[in-house]
Amino acid sequence: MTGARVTCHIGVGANLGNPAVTVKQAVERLAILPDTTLSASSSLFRTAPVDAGGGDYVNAVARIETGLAPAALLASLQQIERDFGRERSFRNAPRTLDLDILLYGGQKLADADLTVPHPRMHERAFVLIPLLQLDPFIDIPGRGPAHAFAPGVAGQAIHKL
Ligand code: PH2
Ligand code: MG
Ligand code: MG
Repeated sequence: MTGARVTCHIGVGANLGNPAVTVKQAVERLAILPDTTLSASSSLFRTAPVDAGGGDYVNAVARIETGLAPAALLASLQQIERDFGRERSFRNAPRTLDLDILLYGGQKLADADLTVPHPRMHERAFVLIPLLQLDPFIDIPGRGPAHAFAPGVAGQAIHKL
């Protein structure tokens, strides 16, 4: 018997090493988190860096159903980042792997190390486009339908791999 699960969307990004391989392997790691199932994963997209330097990113979004509480989920994601050699040098530094909790059900969370919905997700094509591929009618709690923000990111380079 498992407890109630929450549908949660995770942003996956990488721009060091072999980003496409890393993103695929990271999604597989989400699938084997405790008390969690992977219900969908988007295509992989090559994206230009936004507010960051370095090379192009590969990005995707995964949808999981999880019984993990937000803090436990965040800790699990940070462990996966470390397993892929993530170093935290400076803000938005190039990274081997970035896993962000975008949405945690319909909930809004704000504490010292976790804000959900991700505060900049509605401004970023590399999040919105894969998210809308999975769930075209999803709401961003506090902001409304995610698709309403798509025109605002139309200038950001993103190509499906
Ligand atoms: N992540 C950032 C900053 N900029 N740009 C792209 N294209 N993809 C990302 O995943 C990304 C970014 C901070 O996490
Ligand atoms: Mg990020
Ligand atoms: Mg992050």
